[in-house]
Amino acid sequence: MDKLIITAAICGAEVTKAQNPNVPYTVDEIVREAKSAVDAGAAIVHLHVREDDGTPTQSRDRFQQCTQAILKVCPDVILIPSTGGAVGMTPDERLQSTDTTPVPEMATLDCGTCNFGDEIFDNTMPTMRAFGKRMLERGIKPEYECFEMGHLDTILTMARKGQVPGAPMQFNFVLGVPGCTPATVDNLCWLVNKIPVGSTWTVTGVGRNAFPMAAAAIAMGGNVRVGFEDNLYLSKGVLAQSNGELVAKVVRLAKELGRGIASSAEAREILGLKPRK
Ligand code: KMH
Ligand code: ZN
Repeated sequence: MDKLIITAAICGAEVTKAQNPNVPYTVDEIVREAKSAVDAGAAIVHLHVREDDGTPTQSRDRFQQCTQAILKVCPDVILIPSTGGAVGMTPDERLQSTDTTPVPEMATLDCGTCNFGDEIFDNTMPTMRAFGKRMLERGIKPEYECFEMGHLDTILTMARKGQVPGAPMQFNFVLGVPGCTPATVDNLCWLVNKIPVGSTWTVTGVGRNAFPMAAAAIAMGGNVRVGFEDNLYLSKGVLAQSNGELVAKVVRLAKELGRGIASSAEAREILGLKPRK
């Protein structure tokens, strides 16, 4: 079994300091959280950015500022900027995160429209084709975010048609978003059994599903995403003090189950990315 790749989704677009005061908004806070996650064992940081007051933004300049600041203190980390942004943003607004210099190695590509709590997260076919075209043109490896079972078939069909980058594909199964596919081992197995041979996958369990899904992925040979974007609690009723605390809990689970933790360089190799010079 490959070593475990841990992704830290340090910020998200929806969670607030009112829910957990450690949610980062400013550039300094985002750097602090990225470093805590990497120091604890994360190979990848999935990045959203905010204005200083916490408003989610996809501003190219803010992504540029945050990515440069993170890479200064975590020079090896793999960054996966969000192209999902926040519900209600336009496709052009969302794509700005792929405009940074240097071009990101990876970016998320959301694989279909879905309910998102009380809202609708809009990912029409034309939007997904535009995002796929951008990533093909710029050599960005997508992380395919599947919130619903049907999203997997959608993106596999698009890959077969050459509309989005193909093999080796990296999937992130985001399970337990209210209104979307529930976080069960059964659903995870169904998804994993349908991905092409040679693909890699990660699971994100939302809310209380974070650590049960992490344990399942560790045992199944998949990878794990945790972080404030998905879950604010270290255990029932105990707010996490940092993203690093959430990553450290996954590291403990993996160690108990005998699975090694991938460095960023090892993760690049597993994901088929070019080594960083
Ligand atoms: N904020 C969610 C509506 C992504 O990063 O690509 C979408 C999201 C997905 O977080
Ligand atoms: Zn995200």
